[in-house]
Amino acid sequence: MFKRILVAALLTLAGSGLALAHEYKLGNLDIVHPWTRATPAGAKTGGGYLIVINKAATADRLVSAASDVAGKVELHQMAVKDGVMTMQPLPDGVAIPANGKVEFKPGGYHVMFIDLKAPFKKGNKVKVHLTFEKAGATDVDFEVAGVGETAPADPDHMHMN
Ligand SMILES: [Cu+2]
Repeated sequence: MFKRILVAALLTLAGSGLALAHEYKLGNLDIVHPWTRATPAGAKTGGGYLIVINKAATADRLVSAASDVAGKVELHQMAVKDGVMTMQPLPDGVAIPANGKVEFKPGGYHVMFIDLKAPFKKGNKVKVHLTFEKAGATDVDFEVAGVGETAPADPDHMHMN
């Protein structure tokens, strides 16, 4: 009896996790679970994350991102240099290898929202226009996760709230 209830609860959790992993198709690209984090009041910047899977035999490139929610949107890379975390703008964009994928995640590649016009609120969506060199351009919604959340796309990550 108890076991059955537990299984049902786990299935419910797994189901809600899957529902959060939204996905877009653009030509040969899969754009998986774009997300960002709630920002504290007064914060001027925010980072956006997603996974781009390229099913084509030729490489593509995320050239730019744009959004009405920020004065400026850039593509950045976070890297540790001489023991210090630094953030570099990538004016040429990010290459998406043939039959490969690139993960934009905290501590690595990210979409940088600069001069936020309003704070990002958990549960909201941020519309972003992504332009790829070969696949073309599309609008996707970045889901706003809670402040402390790290990777809602991670299937091991259970959403209890
Ligand atoms: Cu940045």
